[in-house]
Amino acid sequence: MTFSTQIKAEALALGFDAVGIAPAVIGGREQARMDAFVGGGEHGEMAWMADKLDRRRDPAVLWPEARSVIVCAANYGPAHDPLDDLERRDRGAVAVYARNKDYHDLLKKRLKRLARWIHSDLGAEVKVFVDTAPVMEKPLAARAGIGWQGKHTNLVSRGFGSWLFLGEVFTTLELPADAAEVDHCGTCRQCLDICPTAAFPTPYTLDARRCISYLTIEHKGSIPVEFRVAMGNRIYGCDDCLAVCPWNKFATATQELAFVPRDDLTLPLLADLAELDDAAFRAYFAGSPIKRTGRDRFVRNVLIALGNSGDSSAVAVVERRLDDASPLVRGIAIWALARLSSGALHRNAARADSETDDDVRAEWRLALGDPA
Ligand code: B12
Ligand code: SF4
Ligand code: SF4
Repeated sequence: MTFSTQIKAEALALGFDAVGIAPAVIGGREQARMDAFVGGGEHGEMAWMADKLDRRRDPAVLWPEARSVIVCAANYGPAHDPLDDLERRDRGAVAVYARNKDYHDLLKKRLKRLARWIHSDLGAEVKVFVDTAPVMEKPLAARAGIGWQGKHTNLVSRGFGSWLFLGEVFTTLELPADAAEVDHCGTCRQCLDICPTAAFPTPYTLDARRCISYLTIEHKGSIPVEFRVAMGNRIYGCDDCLAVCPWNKFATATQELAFVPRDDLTLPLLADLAELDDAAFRAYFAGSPIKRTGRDRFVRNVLIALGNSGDSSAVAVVERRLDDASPLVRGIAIWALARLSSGALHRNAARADSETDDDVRAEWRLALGDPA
């Protein structure tokens, strides 16, 4: 058996669903696009993308001795169509990837086992990367033959559709590369057309600042007014462009227990989530990727969804958040209340006079239609 065959067999035995090998190189076109993305500010507040840009765009800067990248992928395919969840307006839609354990933990554990085995049995140097590391994972996965970057920019696989997590072992071994996968999008543009916030300036490019995934997970301040209605009931991430892809007809539901959705993260009641304080938030989301946003940003998202719910029974819940200690939460509660009931908004309008935070005062002015 060659080293490559042994490595792939070991990765599959560890529980990965697909594995491929690429040279430790990123192409000039991909580098140019990364430069344009960061240079044009399309990464928004994700300053960590610009911070290590030289390493991210070039594996030779990240680790000059690296020769090959073993790209490993794990299937997190849902058992149902996530687009159906968008109809349940009194409940929150959580992106499929975040409905159970944080995938970073599981992938990293498996990648480290694979790396230890390569080091001890094949005598090579190794380094493990997943998601948060400064690595361009999708172009590497495409070069390793696992899939291609679709027009929504994510990796699509003929066997698993849109639903693969990616992770890599970089090594000093000079391994024969697999054939890169070719683009199978053809004339299709379903992912581009379904995007609720028109986040794709052109096919294959994304302006993160307009993407609901970015707005609900990465963006720290208040969410720009122009995107609030379009968010609907999406409270953490977004799957629309992934879910609509026709290649999902070949996808299968994940068998990995850590990725099978938790019942309480499958369409949770918005009214319950809006009442979470810091301690309750941390307990509810222990081990989940959702803990990343912290309580205030999460409740901000929930209040926008409540504002979009059309559910007048939520007025009392939203009114309670007008007294929240967080200005971020107070401000968005005003917007949500204005959407649900102008009577309730005006009943509370006197609060605008005693508000000390500038941003919250601006929300009051916006809601009351006062341009001053
Ligand atoms: C930053 C980031 C985000 C940002 C920006 C997303 C983006 N598309 O860049 C935000 C917060 C919006 C985000 C959202 C999501 N993310 Co994210 N994210 C990342 C991260 C950390 C870096 C991605 C990156 O480098 N972006 C910069 C841009 C410039 O790179 P790019 O998308 O590859 O751009 C390429 C194309 O534009 C292409 N290109 C340009 N012009 C042309 C023309 C043609 C013809 C072609 C073919 C190509 C092409 O060239 C560029 C370079 O390859 C990666 C992890 C990692 N370290 O790679 C995860 C990662 C991409 N995310 C992931 C996931 C799951 C998601 C979400 C689905 C989560 C959710 N459900 O909410 C959404 C999907 C949104 C979407 N449509 O992309 C997975 C994707 C797995 C997969 N199968 O592809 C990754 C790989 C994490 C992981 N380890 O599994 N994410
Ligand atoms: S994740 Fe949602 S908002 Fe972001 S690009 Fe895809 S469809 Fe648009
Ligand atoms: S929806 Fe269509 S265009 Fe978008 S990634 Fe899938 S095949 Fe490509």
